Amino acid sequence: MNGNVKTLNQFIIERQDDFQYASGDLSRLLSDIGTAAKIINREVNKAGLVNILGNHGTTNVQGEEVMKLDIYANDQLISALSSGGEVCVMGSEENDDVIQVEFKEGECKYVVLFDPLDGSSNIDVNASIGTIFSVYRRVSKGSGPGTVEDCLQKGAQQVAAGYVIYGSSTILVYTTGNGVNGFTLDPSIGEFCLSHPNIQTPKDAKIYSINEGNEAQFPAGIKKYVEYCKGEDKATNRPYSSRYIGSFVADFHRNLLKGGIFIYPPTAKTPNGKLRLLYEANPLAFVAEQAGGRATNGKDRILDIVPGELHQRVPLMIGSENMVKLAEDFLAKN
Ligand code: P6P
Repeated sequence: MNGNVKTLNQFIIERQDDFQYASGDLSRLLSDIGTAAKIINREVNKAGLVNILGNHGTTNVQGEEVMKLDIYANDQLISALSSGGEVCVMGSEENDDVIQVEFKEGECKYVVLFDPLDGSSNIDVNASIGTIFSVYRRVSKGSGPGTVEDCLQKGAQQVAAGYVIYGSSTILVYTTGNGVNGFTLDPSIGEFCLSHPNIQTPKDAKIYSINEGNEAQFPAGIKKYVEYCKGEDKATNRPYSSRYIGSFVADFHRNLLKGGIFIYPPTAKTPNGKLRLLYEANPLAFVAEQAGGRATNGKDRILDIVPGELHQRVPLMIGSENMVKLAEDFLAKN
């Protein structure tokens, strides 16, 4: 390994003392997520070949069952996080109930919530998709399996969060509350290598991401804000550019690096918004804030919302701080 390449595992160990609870367990947990991401990446990259190797739900030329990729990704994460002994309970978009982990030896301190493959409907058209994860310390007493209570903590209690984007390259971005760092997978050595140190998102920018097909159903303030984004005004760099892939991790990652705002407001079809609080909004709100951005439901800070149930949805505005604040103003005034 040449001197200037730093792998994810080297970085995690180096930064271990940053953790409020300096223990090897969180380092091991983060490393396990990295391993699962590499395995998921291998299958996601083959997706286009599934029809040659065998359709989802059928068997491939080797006679192996070809799983739907989001189920495959879910299984990889559950398996990686169950075997290390750090996790007592998990919550996944793919599982109605929590996944309790029985572990004989030692005390399982951590709770992990995840969306194993967000935007998976984009796989067939080769658009970028992602894995999102959120990590807490257990709050339930005892050292046995964790409970729903452990999963229903507000986002401000997260000890780590991040995502993997499977795109033109595969990048893992995470925070433990001391800044945001990105690691690009180098397939030639099978390692995530530090490529985006200390990510800071611009306070102002020119990209807005929203599904304008739902405009008729938007709250008045959001309609006005979208109109503002389209207005002509050199002094405020308008009109902005509309960029919406329909894959949250991909839209979020672009806006994190270039600046921008992503909005999924309440609509008639999704009165509480579409994105899930626990394993989509909270983890990316933690990343956004650590990168100098902002994330609210249009009024309240996402990380302060006390969850009521595992799969609850939340309206979401997330990205460049000043853009989110302005969108909130439009909402408050209309
Ligand atoms: P719409 C993908 O299904 C997803 O959950 C997010 O990744 C994405 O941002 C959103 O839904 C897109 O929803 O209603 O605009 O198609």
